Amino acid sequence: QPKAEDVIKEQCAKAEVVAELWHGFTGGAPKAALENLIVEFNRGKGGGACVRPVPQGSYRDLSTKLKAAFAANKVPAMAQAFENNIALYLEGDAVLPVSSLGLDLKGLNPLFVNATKIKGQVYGVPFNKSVQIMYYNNDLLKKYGAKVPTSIDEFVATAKRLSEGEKTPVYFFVPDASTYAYWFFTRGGSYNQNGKIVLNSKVGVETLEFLVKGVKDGWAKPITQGFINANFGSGTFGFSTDTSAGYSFYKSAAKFDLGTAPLPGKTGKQPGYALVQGTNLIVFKQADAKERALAAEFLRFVISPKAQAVFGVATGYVPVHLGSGADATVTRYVKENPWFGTILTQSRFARFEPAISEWEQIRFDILGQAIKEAVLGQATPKAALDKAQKQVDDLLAGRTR
Ligand code: FGO
Repeated sequence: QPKAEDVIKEQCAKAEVVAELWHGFTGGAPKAALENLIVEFNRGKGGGACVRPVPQGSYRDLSTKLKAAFAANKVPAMAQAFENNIALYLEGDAVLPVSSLGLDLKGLNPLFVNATKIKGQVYGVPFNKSVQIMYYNNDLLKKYGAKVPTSIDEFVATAKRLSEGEKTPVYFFVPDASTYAYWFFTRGGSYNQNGKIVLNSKVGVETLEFLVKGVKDGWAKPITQGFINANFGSGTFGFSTDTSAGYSFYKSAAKFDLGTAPLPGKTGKQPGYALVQGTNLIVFKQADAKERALAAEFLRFVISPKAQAVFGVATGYVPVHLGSGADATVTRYVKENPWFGTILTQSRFARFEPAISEWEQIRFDILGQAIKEAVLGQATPKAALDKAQKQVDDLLAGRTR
């Protein structure tokens, strides 16, 4: 079977209209599933027009390259964008409102659609949206006769017990803003306080102290290089709280019986709050009329209940169309594959990070940095977050950039 990439090259070879889609998928199931959708869409165009996916590295590489593309006037028709990226690109008036594309957003999950709204206008079409879930090693739980934890207290007790038994920490976590967000949101934290970005709130400091204590107490293991699914061999994996879009990567790397469950909640009565990640598709104003029309058609195609069902089960992204849940692709699949049911359940308990234009910089270079420093013992949680707060205040006041 020819590679999807080569098929697309062929499809675009003689096309009169080409709409480029710059993306941040680096490989595996997400990239393959996107390419498969594009192959199918292009086939319907019969060679006259095509969408061409252009991988730009990681998500952050993608936004860096888009910023350079604006400066050089070489902007693609479409790109993946986080909500905060949309806010940034809109400062340069670069993004088309979805209303101008004639798309019908009825039936899309309003949680996702509302997140792309700025001043009442929708600027992005949710495409690959993930939620965090709990991954666990079912063989290890069985060995200790342990139940799948549903509350934070149960989680800590179980992680401690298994870690003591194994003499090595079993909760693997990346000390970054994503992991932190789950614990922070579930403890009731919010980054937005009366219109101000607050990183060093009481809940914030307590959340970071909790993670640091987990490391000290021997049940939490920071993963500082690469994805957790690439680090299973570095110890005894018991648990992680990670993006649902990692499922295919986890599944192929796991040499144990991989389990999934909703995130442990503040109490066992309801799941914890997942961070919503993954991106939206946006169309740039610089696209000409033909490219815009092609992009609109493509977006209509990828948000359909069927396309979202196929894309979801292939990757672990949450179908953005509420109709996907009733699509046979999903109803049949979940019967045999409870992991996908976990994702659908968890998607009802989810929160976003702030969508301000500076957020990408804040979450990686300021908050993420503070989390890493505290977890690696280079600063106390309070000191690290107080410093981060000062950096945010300076950045948002225009004193630094
Ligand atoms: C990733 C990043 C942001 C922002 C969150 C933002 C920028 C986080 C987090 C930083 O689509 P998601 O859910 O998952 C990704 C998907 C496709 O690559 O698969 C995941 N993956 C890939 C390879 C692998 O071996 N294992 C695996 O899990 C991959 O993470 O997005 C989650 C991870 C991060 O990129 O380090 O979203 N994120 N908010 N990035 N630039 N800006 O505002």
